[in-house]
Amino acid sequence: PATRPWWERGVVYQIYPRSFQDSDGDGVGDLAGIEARLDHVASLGVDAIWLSPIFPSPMKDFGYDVADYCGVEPMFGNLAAFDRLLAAVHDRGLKLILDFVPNHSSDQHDWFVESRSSRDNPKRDWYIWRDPKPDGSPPNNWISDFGGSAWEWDAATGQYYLHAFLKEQPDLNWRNPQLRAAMFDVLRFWMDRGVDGFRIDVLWHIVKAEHFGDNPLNRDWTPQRTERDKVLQIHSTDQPEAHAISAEFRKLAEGYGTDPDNGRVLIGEIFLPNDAHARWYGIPERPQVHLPFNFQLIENGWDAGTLKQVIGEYEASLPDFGWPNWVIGSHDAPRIAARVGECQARVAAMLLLTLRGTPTLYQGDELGIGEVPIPPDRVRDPQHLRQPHLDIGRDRSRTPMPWDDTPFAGFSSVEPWLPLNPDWRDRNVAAQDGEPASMLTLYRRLLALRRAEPALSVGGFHLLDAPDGVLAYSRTAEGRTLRILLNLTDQPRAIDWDGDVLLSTLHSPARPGSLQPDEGLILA
Ligand code: TEU
Repeated sequence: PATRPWWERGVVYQIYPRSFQDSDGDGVGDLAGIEARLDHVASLGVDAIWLSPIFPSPMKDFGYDVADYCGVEPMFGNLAAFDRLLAAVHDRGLKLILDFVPNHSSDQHDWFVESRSSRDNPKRDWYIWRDPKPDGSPPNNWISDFGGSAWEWDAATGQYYLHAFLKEQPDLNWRNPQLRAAMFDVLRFWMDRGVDGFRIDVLWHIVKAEHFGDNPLNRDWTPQRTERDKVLQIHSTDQPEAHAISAEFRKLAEGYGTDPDNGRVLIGEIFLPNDAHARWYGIPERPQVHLPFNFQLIENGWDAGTLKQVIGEYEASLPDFGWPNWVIGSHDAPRIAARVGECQARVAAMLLLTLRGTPTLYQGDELGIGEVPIPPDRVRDPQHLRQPHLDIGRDRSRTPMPWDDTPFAGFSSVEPWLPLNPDWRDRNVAAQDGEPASMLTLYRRLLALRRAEPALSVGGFHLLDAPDGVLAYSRTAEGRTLRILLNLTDQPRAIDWDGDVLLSTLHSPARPGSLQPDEGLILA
C-alpha cells in the first residue's frame, strides 16, 4: 500500500565507491563511474543506493576516516560530480543514502588538528582527552576495535586521546554542544542538497560513560577472537545519551518532511543483542532511527534450525511500530557465497528478499562473487594488517565489480587497487545478463516478484513447521498468502506442498512432495 514509507517497501543496494567503477583511470572507483553504471542498479529493481563514505579522507580506513564532512574526496570527484550523480539517481526514481560517520573523524580533520594543538584550544573538548594514570599508563582498559589500547598518547600536550578504531580515527566528543551543532549542520548540508537519508556508522558508540571506568573482562575470550573481544564494551557503548542524540537526528530528518514517498531515512549501525538493539527504534512519542541495522544473518550459523530461531527471536524483539531489516553481506563481512557456497547463496538471496523487512543488498552479491584470495602484498584492510593471524580480512569483500571480460573486467583501464575475483572472465555482469540460470537473473526475478507482490514487501510474516533442514514461512497481504520453502541442505527433502511455483532458485523446479538440494521455492 502506498501509505507505507518508501524505505519499508523498498530494497537498498550498497555501493562501495572505491570498487564500483573507475572513470578516470587511477584504479579506484569514483562518482562519475557510479553514475555511468546506474543502468545496472536500475535494472536490478532496487529502490535506493547507500554509498559508503565519499568524503575527503586520508583513507586509513578507506573513507571511514573523514577529513571534511561537507566535501567530496578528490579521488571520487567533487561536489558538482556529486550533484550530477544525485540528480541522475533521482531521475531514475531511486533514492540516495549517504554514510554519516559521527563517532570519529580523521586525525587530519581541521577540528582534530586544532584540538591537539594545545590544551586550551577552543576545540580541545571536541575530542576525548584524558590524563594518564599516575604511572603514565592509559586512563582505562578500553580496547580499539582494530586491536591495542583505545588510547593514544600525545606527547606534545601530555594527554591521551580516545580512538575506538584506528589511532588515525580519534573519537569525537558528543557531550560537547558545539561539536553537536557542527555535526547537525553536516546533516543539514547534505539533506539540503537532496540526499534521502543516512546510514549512521557505529551509532551505538557515539557517547561514552562519563566516569570512563574500566570495561569488564570477557571471561569467554580466546586468542582466536579479536582483541576487542577481550573486554565487554559496557561503558564505551550504548549509553542513554546516544539514544537521546539519535532521537534528535530523527527530529532533524523529519523536519525535512514525513511524506511516505519522500521522507528521509535513518539507518543506524548497531551491533547489540536483540533487546538492546530494539531500543534504538525509540518509542512512538520519541522515535530514534527508522532501521537499526540487523546483522543476524551474517553473525549466525547457516542452517534451518538456527535461522528459524534467529528470525523468530528478532521478530519477537521488535516493538509494534518497529520495521525489521535484513542484510547478508557488506564491505565488512565475508561474501555470502564464500560463507555458504554458491548453491546456498541462491537460497540466501531468496531468504533476504522474502523475509519481512527492508533488505540491503551488497554490490557483487548479485553475481555470486565468492572467496577472493588476496596475496599478502596486496592486503590493504587496516584491521587485517593489525591482526593478520585472524580470519578477518575485509579486502576480499571489497574487490572491484567485474562488469565484462575486457581488461580489468571493465572496472578500470589500469590494475585496480584490489585484485579482481579470480573467475572474473566468466563471472561478470555482461556474462550473467539475460542468462536464465545466472545469479543476476535470480536477483532480478526476486526483486521483480517482490515489487509485484505486496505480500513479499509489506505483508505479515509467519514461520511454518517444516522437516529438518527446511525453513518455511508465509507472507500475507490483501488476502493473498505466499509460502516460501527453503532447503538449507545439499540433500533432497521430502515435504508436502501444493500450489503454483512463482519462483524457484533452481532452473527446473521440484515437483510436489519434495525439495531438491539447495532449492528455494516461492509458492502461491
Ligand atoms: O564498522 C563497525 C564495526 O563494528 C566494525 O568493527 C566491524 O565489526 C568489523 O569491520 C567487522 O570485521 C563500521 C564500518 O562499517 C567499518 O568499515 C569501519 O571500519 C568502522 O565502522 C569504523 O568506522
